[in-house]
Amino acid sequence: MKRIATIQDFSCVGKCSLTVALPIISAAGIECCGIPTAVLSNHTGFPSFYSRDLTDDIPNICQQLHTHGITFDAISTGYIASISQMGHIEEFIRGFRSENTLVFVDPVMGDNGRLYSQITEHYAEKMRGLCAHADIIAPNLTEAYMLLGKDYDPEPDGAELRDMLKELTELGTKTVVITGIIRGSEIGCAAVDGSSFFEAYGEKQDVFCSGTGDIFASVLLSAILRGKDFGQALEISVKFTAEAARFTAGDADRKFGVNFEQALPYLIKMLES
Ligand code: PXL
Repeated sequence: MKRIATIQDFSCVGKCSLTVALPIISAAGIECCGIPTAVLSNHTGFPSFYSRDLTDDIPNICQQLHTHGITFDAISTGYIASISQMGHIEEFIRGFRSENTLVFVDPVMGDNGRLYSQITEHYAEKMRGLCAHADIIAPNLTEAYMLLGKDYDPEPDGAELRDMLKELTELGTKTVVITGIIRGSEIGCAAVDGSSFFEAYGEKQDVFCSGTGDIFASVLLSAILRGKDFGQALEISVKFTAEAARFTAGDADRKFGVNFEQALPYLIKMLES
């Protein structure tokens, strides 16, 4: 069985980060080892939250996993609670990366042109450094502009997107996926993998929730590890995220995140076909 280490927060309420990655990656038939960067009462999109930063615990977790000779087929990162833990996370990647380990960085910093609480320009600078360790990065449009140090444009045209993708590879990663791109009534992603460009779109719902990007990232990584080619993996990720958004469209309160649970049978079907 393939094994993924995913390094991100555990938010008790408001589906995102580990509470999304664990069920999705497990449903995909892959062992998911969650390395928590922090424990939050709820995600930062609520009016208030309690957060216990686990920066000092990461090296101890790392050391024990080395003691037991644990190896990973992929390492992914998501929301990182503080700048001080970026160095530990880079150390984790350096320590557990082998020739065949895929490193996937989702540079979680904001959405819809706005940064999440506690994210600063200095944080973005550190995130650029983390991206340099990755084989794949998957920023949303807001994060892509933030990484490039440019002003946000909610609807860049095709030429601008291609330029952005190319520029983002200059951070040191071969593959870049920009998510959350709106094209009329559709939403999807654009990507570059070496010299090949890709796009995938699905029906857009009127659903803006924390955790949508986390769902996309978990599916994309799972599909790649399940042996799908990159284009197919993008299609599956867009279709699953759209399906999960459909199950959420009727909910009045968006704080609780996307109802991806009901869409999991569809993910399993797509991965098996
Ligand atoms: O989904 C991104 C995310 C992850 N983790 C925490 C968050 C958010 C977005 O708000 O607050 C704690």
